[in-house]
Amino acid sequence: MLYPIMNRSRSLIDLGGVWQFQLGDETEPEDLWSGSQEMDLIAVPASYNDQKDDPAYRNHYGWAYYERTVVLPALLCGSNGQRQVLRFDAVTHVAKVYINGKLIMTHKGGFLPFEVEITDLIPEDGHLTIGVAVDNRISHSTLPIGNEGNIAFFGSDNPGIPSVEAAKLWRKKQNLPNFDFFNFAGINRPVRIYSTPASYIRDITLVPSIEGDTGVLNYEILTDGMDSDAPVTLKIIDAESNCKAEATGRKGELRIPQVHLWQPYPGTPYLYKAEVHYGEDCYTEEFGFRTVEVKGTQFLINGEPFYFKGFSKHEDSFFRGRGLDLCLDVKDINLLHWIHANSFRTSHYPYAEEIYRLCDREGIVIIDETPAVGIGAGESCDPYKTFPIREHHEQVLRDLIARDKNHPCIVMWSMGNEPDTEHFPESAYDYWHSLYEFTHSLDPQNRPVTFVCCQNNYEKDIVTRTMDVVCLNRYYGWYNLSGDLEAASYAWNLELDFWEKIGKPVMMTEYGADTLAGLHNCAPEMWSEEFQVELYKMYSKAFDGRDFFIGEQAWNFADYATLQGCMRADGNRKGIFTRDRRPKLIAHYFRDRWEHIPNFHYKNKNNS
Ligand code: BDP
Repeated sequence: MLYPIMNRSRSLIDLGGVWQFQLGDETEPEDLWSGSQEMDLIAVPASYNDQKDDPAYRNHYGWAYYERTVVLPALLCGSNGQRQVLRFDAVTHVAKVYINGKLIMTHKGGFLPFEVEITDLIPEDGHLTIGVAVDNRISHSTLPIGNEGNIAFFGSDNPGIPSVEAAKLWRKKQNLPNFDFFNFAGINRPVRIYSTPASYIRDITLVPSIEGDTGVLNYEILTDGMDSDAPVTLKIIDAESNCKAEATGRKGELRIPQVHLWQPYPGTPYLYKAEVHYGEDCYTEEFGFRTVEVKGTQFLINGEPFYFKGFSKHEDSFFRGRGLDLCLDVKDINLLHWIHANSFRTSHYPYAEEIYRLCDREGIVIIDETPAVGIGAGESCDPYKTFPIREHHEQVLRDLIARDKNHPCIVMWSMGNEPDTEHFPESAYDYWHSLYEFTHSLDPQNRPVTFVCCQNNYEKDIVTRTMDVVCLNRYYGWYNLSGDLEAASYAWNLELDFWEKIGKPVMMTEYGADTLAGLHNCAPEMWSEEFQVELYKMYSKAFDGRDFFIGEQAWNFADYATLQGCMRADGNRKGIFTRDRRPKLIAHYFRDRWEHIPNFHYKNKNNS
């Protein structure tokens, strides 16, 4: 799906601003709906939960309603040969969209865009009332997974106490996320109306490769509309605005001698533009020439062994919740540069398109993840046989790759985070390995595919080892062997001996310790800034001794909001930065360490 842009053939109206809002309940919205007089104000895009200091907003369960009336300019109304498309970049988790009171579409999944053509629904006077009903409920059939049967995430209730069991049945229905980030909901990303000519460019697929110093670009352009005979033309423009190659036709191959590669920062993330024309329509897509490949225990970018330095992140901030905040995105990219990081994972869902576009420009490498987090329910229930998620998971992968396939910054797909791979190893294998093959089949650039392995019994797990890269989340020294870093180091090294024999590249996608900024201790104890530093030093030492180890992504880039709980003090505090982006002691440690770790050839010196 193409990102909405404004150019000579396409207009773009951003519907961000103050909308009207009302909380609902579990009642399914009708097919005809329009707002009432008593609606509150709400900012879009942003999650609704923290916009009013009211537990009803924060802890809401069920539907909520948004509405806004706009008057479109006359040139966008009537039969002017243009298509008008209403696009939502993300509504979390289910959206029902109404135009002038009538339901026009329903979409499931809270982190990917959807759109609908509204040309024929716009009245002559241009008055358009857009209504959106949003459902924030999570369950065994949504991604991410919500617990059913009143089980809290951290299992903090001792099972079997009669009064507690009775209270669980009595209490109000609520979301019980099987994941550790706040279930922020609402219209989290922009809402826009864009126009195209009646015959238009529907999609562009770019597959760059490199032969010697020549860049080879395979491309395919999909068009739609009546005017099927109009020629499709494609020009490749370099960063100095020179046309380097051109072609006619919907599909083909172009060659660019002395090509500039897209390299992770501090290399140059060189971008070319693919300028496509079809009839009256045109669209420009940026792309880069870079290759990705897993070879033995190496992860190669442009043929050279790469070392990941960085974080798993969240979309999370004060007031906005998970709402798009471009200022924060720019700040975060600058902090990534400051700390000499080169990468992050979009834990635990696809992020807003704007951050990928920034990372293309800034040379930050991304592992792009789906919202498949929380697939597991303890020893007694096989989630792969009982959770109705497979079809939705496939749809999410299809939509994710359709949206993100051309970004040079994306070097690997993560199909999900920390599923149960221990209790039902064969079911886990069947589920994840077939999905791995499916994901490969979807990506025109055939990037490596993985999922992120939970800290469970890695010997029983038979599927993680079949991924292109073994990605590990480990909490030795925190949840396991808490506070005892010597024992943690012993255990972690034993585990590394196991992975060494598997013969795959292995990297860390999460490790860390909750740390209260400002809490200091000469003898490093848990929750102090000194303990966080000592824990990371212990891990670094182990990474540096292992050639097959290809990267370190700390948990988490910044402190972030979670469901309240007895293990969380105003959210998860494992940030390297605080939630308002101040560095903890550990940030200075990483800044120094990563300054001395090059992007390429840090490891595998013997077999490169
Ligand atoms: C891991 C999860 C991550 C959590 C982290 C933690 O993947 O989402 O937030 O643990 O507990 O299991 O901090």
